[in-house]
Amino acid sequence: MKFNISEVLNIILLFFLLFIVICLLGLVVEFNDFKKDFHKAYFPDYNQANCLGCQPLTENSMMGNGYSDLTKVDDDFLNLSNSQWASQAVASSSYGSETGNSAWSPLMATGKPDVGFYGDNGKAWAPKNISGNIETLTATFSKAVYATGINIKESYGSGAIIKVEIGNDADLQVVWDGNDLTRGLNYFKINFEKTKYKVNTVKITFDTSKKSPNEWAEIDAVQLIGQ
Ligand SMILES: [Ca+2]
Repeated sequence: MKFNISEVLNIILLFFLLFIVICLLGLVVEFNDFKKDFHKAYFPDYNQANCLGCQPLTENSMMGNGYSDLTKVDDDFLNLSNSQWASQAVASSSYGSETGNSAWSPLMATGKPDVGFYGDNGKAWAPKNISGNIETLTATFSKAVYATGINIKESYGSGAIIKVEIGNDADLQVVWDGNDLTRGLNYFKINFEKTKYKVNTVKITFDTSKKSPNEWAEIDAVQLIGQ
């Protein structure tokens, strides 16, 4: 088979154009990854499906200082008798700092609930990776009590909890395991027979492959019931 010079040039040109198209596709993928990380870092309200209404981080939107955006779902839990909100928390990983009070750090799951909508929000704890990991959030409470229940406010990526343990510091026992049916902005509620000893620790285990793949599992607040 013989090629004339113009056919050879056409083939080279075709390969060159193919190469350019592949490079452009690579750039688009890179840019989308960058955009995702950028929004996660600087826009607490970012939702991958719809970024309308994204607001830059401010002291108020990050920390809830000076205003409240509690929702009706919180009403039943704010004034429960013999209840307390977590005072400290540590996690297997964090999108924010591990120990400080930056957005998405474990500390964002302590205190009263302050996330007012279902979505990505720096006022809740989020693990480092969006999906595919087993993660834990361990909350401690200032007063040890004979416990009868736990309420966990899920604010994004709901449905990923697989196990809940309670106890005193390191000495823990399982009080629930199974499929978390929580959907949307809601509380995961567990009631159990009063513990025979005082507890101050709640450890929550997540399988982040169990929720929507485009959402981070985020916890706004953890409440312990007992006296
Ligand atoms: Ca919170």
